Amino acid sequence: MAEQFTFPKGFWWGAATSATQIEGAAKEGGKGKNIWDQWFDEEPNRFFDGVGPGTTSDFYHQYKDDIARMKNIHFNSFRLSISWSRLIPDGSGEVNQEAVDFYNNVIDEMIDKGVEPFVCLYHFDMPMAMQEMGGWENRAVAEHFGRYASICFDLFGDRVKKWFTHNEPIVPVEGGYMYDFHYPNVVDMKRAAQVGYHTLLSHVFAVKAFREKDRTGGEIGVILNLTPSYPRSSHPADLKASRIADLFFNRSFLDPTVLGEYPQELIDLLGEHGVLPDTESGDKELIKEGKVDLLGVNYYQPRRVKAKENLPNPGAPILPEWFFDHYEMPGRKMNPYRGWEIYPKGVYDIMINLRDNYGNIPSFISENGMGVQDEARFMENGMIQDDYRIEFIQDHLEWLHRAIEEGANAKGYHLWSFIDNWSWMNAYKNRYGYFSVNIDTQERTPKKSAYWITAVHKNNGFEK
Ligand code: BGP
Repeated sequence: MAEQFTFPKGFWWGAATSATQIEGAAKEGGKGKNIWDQWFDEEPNRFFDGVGPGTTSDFYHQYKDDIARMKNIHFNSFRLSISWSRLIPDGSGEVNQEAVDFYNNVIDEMIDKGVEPFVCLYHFDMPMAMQEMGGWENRAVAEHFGRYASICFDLFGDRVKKWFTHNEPIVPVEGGYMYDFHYPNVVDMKRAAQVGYHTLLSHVFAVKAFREKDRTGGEIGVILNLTPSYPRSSHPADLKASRIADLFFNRSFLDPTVLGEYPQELIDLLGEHGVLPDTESGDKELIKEGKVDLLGVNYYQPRRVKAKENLPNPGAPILPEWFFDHYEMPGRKMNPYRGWEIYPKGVYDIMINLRDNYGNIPSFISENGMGVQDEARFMENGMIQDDYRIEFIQDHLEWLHRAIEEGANAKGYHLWSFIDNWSWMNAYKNRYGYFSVNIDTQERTPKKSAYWITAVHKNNGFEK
């Protein structure tokens, strides 16, 4: 007998993107420079195939047709981000009217086509003028972000009801200050902790501005990449390793944004190693005001860890890996085209954790997806036959469905991504879209998964 997986009424179906990754037009429409434009100017060879943020997927010019595509595949919602450096080219000064017009047009077009805009304010794209002031290392930048957020609420808040302050706020901390894959590619745990802290404050300033203004039933949230941390065994040393990984990579933003405070164990750990960020009096109370209405969860793969086998070399920089080793679990299923583990039950574990330990906060899967290198090799009869992606999505949806049946407050599923897009240093290496994009012609072609998901959207579920 076929099993039926039907989702709750009003379930959010759609996909996620971000400004820098799809808009292109990096030097058009009065946009200011951001850190990606700058980094590509400085070191183009660090970007896969030397492809930079200049054109990306040309959404700036093709948004009307793209929104028609969203309607055709029955999205009822879609996440985009506003580019801070497009709206306010230097981050803190005048608003750029061309950007206001562009985002107004996009939002109006989406609403007209029945696709609800979910708008994120920051997806890794610091305006260069703000970076020159120290970026998130400087508390003043967090305040400028609060002003920018407030301007967005004034400009678009009459129509946008779902706002998100940050996408994966831990990633610029890791990439920019720990592991060298985001600008300004520094490796320094103390500075990383400061960046994380001010990023959180910037979130709080935006949430406060939203609550002071919004009178129309909108909601504000944050989007976190949660990577469940699984220990190699139930040995206390492995359990400790997994708890510490969870503190660094999940709870560092999950606890303050949902519960309003940092985990004491994380504060103690940073304190012991002399890398606590600088704070001001009154911050503890301030952080309590940043609790979100809604949580977006990006889930790609779990983190498997084991107790540290060798002590770090003397003089090595302090990093979370001082406290655990990565564990390559034998037999784990891998995505052969991207190198990430595929573990659909992770969705369920995250949702049950939110149910039990985070007040069952309203949440949704805001990114999940399967990156594929050289995806053109799967082109047959004019279409990418991405059966692997269909299986991937279906397996994750099954676990999400089960979590909902067991009381988790999950309200939607957005794929990463709607169209293939430019992914930072990886540029167009890994393709994720329901639509493939030819980066020379900018032509879009639906993949097999686009047809499959259309039926899922129409039926609010699937049969298996
Ligand atoms: C997520 C980011 C996205 C996107 C995705 C794919 O973590 O939020 O912006 O880049 O990862 O990444 P990649 O292309 O490196 O596989």
